[in-house]
Amino acid sequence: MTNYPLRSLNRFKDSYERRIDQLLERRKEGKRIVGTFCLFVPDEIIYAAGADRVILCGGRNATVSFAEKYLPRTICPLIKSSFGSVVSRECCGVAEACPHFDLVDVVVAETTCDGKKKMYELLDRYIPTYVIDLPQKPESPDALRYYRGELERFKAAMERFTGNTITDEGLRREIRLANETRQLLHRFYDLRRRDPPAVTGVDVLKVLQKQYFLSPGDFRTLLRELCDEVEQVTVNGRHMPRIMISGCPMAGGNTKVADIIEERGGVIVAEESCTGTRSFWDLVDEGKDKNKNPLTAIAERYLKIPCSCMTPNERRVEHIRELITTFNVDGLVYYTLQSCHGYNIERFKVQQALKAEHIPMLAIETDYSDSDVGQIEVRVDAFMEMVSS
Ligand code: BJ8
Repeated sequence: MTNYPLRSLNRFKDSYERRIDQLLERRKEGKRIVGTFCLFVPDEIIYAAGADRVILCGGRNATVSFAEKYLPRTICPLIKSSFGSVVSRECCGVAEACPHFDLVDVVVAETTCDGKKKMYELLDRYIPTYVIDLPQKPESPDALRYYRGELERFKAAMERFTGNTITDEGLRREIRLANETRQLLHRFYDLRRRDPPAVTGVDVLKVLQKQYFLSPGDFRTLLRELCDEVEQVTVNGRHMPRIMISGCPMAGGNTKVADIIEERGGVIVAEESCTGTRSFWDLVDEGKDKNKNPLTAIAERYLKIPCSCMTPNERRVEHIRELITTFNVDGLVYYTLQSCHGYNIERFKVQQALKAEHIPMLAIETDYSDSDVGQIEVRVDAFMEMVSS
């Protein structure tokens, strides 16, 4: 690879404490802080209401055992880790809890997978939790109307919650800014098309995780600096197997499989996930059609997110094919969290599509613990050998 360390990557790494202080300051000023768990909750509406937001998805193993005192052990670790952050104090008096939960006035959740939906019912006992109901068949004729109606209700809830009116002008401004972030992420991803890329996949993942934590303005500033720096870097080095990850999100604190892939000689060049392209690939229509209501434009864009909670979700396979070509992918690691039925079942469709394209695939189903690291390393070694031959 190349001239590591990139200076601007360190600025991402150093941003944690500053952001916590910033959120505390904003609360003192009377700003409301919203916690979210999913891409289907549009940031544009939150920011147009003058609120701030942090994503609460847990990626750390430390809080899983606390959640298991309340939730079945056989659900996805992302849900357990998130819920464990809330209940760890109550059940054990241990400050393993994620500090973000203390900063949040309200959670805005969504009806995606069953595990999350039911966890939100319990979460509401600790933090007021508002749930947006999602249609499950985004291509059906009524889906857009229904989701648009839900966003209208969410907008009214945010107005009550903040005491601020959300105007069309405010929504248009936030759409423009969110699109700016998405375009910057496209620019950043474009740099990964080089062979070898100038930034490791693990570092890209950490940047993407920060997208959900930093304020959008600060995130854009740091990302712009990073793109400027990476564009200047000369890339030297040999070809390494170009790996794409597809599947469940890797929430902040979880880089386990990405670390293994890159320690074993691969380089990750794209992630089809919510800590990857699903968060930014499509833009909200800013409208040649000046009469288009901004809430409609938001609903149209967000309904396109190819999450496995949707059916039949053919868009996801098409998107994977597009990424394989764009990033010149040698092999795909299909990454799932244990008990994530949606992504585990969709593996079959993805595998079939890849077979037709002669792209090798390795499926890894795991949790947040280290117990299977050795076994994953062995399988990744064999996979690297296959894609290199
Ligand atoms: S849009 S992927 S962020 S729902 S991994 S909790 S699905 S059992 S996180 Fe997700 Fe929104 Fe979809 Fe993205 Fe359930 Fe699966 Fe766990 Fe998951």
